[in-house]
Amino acid sequence: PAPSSDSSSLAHHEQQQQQQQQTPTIPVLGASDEWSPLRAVIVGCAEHSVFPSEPEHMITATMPAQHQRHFRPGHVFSHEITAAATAELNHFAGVLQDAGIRVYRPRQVDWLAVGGYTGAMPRDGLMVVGNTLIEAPFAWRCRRDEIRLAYGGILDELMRDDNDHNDHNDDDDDHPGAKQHAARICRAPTIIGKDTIYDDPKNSQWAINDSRPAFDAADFMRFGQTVLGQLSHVTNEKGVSYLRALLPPGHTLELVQVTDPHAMHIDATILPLRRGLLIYNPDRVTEAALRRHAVLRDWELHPYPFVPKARADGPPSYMCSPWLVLNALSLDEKRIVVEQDDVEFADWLRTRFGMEPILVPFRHVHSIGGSFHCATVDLVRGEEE
Ligand code: ABU
Repeated sequence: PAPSSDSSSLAHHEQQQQQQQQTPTIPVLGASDEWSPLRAVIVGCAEHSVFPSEPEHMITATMPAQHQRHFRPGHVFSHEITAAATAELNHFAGVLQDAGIRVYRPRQVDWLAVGGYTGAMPRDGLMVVGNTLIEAPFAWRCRRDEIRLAYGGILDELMRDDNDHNDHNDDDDDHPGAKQHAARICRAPTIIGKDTIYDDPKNSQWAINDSRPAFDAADFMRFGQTVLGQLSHVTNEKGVSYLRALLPPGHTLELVQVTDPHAMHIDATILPLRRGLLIYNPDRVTEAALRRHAVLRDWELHPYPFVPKARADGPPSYMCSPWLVLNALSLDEKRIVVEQDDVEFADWLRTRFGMEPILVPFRHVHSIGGSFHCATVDLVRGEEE
């Protein structure tokens, strides 16, 4: 006879419990640094990418001078670039999956139709600190809907998975029937009416003013309970205070004094390889500035000793400097994904620090705005429980 619905749901429940006991579970969100084993990640998509359309002073503040005349705001990137970048991102996602990492991909969006930019650079718009995923209140107008349109489905899925993951915690003693949420997602505030961020920048050092919170998540990195970041042409003081207020309890945010007049994203300025070992870009930050932060005081800090060269061949790196070489993605304290042409860098990591670089082609993704670190968001890092 068919089991009654009660006994079938009991059997299902028991089966679920058994599975939970057998398979090591990872939380939906959980990352406290940049080097613990990567377990789950978002990898961007390049389809339909468009040159960002922003006021000219924004572009000139941050883009390498030699590329500015080729920059075509509001026009799609060439098919050659987006098709090859798509292939590179798909290949990279496969490398991560083969390494046992769970990979999420964004929805494809017609960025030209919505006046947007790209789905290839998720690091700029999302960051995980502990159990909290924070959406950046972008400075750039063209990025305002990027997270909702491309990543909204992933955020919904994460919340659903978090619910399922915590089903067995259905009842807490104080709130019977309430679910326990291990993950927290903080969406960016909506801007109603005119955006004032570019009006009359008070501090002429930066292309934006401080009239509302703005930051790009790529201006910050996790070092345990301490988040290090920088002010930049896309991150202002109000943005820093806003982010500080959203960090999970016990976390602090400190600003690194960088010397980069074109600052936009800290992930080609510092690269922690593992706990206690960081390499840095001596053109943008000094060792003394880094040592001011207690969290780095007893670390080995190494300037990258070579001058990275702009490449004459291949697709143009419209928005990035040759320092993009440091925009690598650590899979753990040994393995790190490096662009396949960055052989000098890979050899240095191998011979000097015993790292195991994984060489992956990514030059067409560079054309759209960044490398492996920019093109990903760490969702979970850490040992399996
Ligand atoms: N978005 C990464 C910045 C790369 C660079 O500094 O050139």
